[in-house]
Amino acid sequence: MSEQERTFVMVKPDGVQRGLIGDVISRFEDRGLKLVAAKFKQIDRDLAEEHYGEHEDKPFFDGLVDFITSGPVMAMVWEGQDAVRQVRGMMGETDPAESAPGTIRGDLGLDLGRNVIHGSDHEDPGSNEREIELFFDDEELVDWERVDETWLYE
Ligand code: DAT
Ligand code: MG
Repeated sequence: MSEQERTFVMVKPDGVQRGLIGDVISRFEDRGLKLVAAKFKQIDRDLAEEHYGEHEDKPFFDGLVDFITSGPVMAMVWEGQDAVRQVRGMMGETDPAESAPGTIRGDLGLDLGRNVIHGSDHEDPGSNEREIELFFDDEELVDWERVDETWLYE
């Protein structure tokens, strides 16, 4: 098996309200990624501002923080080969309108400000570790083997 990677994923409040948690989880499970942590929670403003800190100077920052704190989210950690980049590929583009059919945002969304899912960015190395640490304690990350792992990897 080649090197495994962990990535932080979050179904945003719109995805939760629209009943899309199961669909999103199914896509990652079916792909062969392994769930190693999950937490259904209401994010407070401090956590939201830290999580989206890279965007604090952008005009959409306050609206983004309002939105991400407007209802519960499903925060998760998924593990697998090249997981950060593969999950971003499955998510589609930031704007659902520019996202290909078959991607999460391309299948499930229409509007930039309601794009269903967050995933760590492979173009920002270390963002996965940083985001995982922000949302989860070490002991909440579960080490386990999927029974089909020998069939998922050469
Ligand atoms: P991504 O979520 O694809 O990593 P990002 O990190 O650039 O995208 O932005 C974080 C979120 O902020 C994004 O999911 C939706 C929102 N956003 C980004 N650009 C925006 C814009 N120009 N106007 C309004 N919201 C925006
Ligand atoms: Mg981003």
